[in-house]
Amino acid sequence: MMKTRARMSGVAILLAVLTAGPMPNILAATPPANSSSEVAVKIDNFSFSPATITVPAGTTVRWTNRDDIPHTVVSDDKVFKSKALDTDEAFTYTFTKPGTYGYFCSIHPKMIAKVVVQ
Ligand SMILES: [Cu+2]
Repeated sequence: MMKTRARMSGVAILLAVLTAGPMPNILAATPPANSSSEVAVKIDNFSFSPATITVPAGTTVRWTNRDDIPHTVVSDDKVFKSKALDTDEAFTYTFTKPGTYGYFCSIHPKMIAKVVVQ
């Protein structure tokens, strides 16, 4: 009787240790796997960074202007078009259809980048 109890509690402790370990990793990995996740693109020093991102359909991209001058985010095919973004202002667009979406800054047309939606 005593022996069985001791073995049972030993298993319970082992299970507790095993489940406690991987849990935070599973929680941390959940947001990127979510289809409605958000991806950040930084506008800094007259460039979009990263210049190319590949995302699953349903992803929202958030562009944030980290420059001290205004920039815009305008797609080549006018699928999306931001207003002039001042410092620390952001623009978001949710990509629902797969494809390649080139975009640029209408104030500085040499600033080009793209979003590849899968
Ligand atoms: Cu610009």
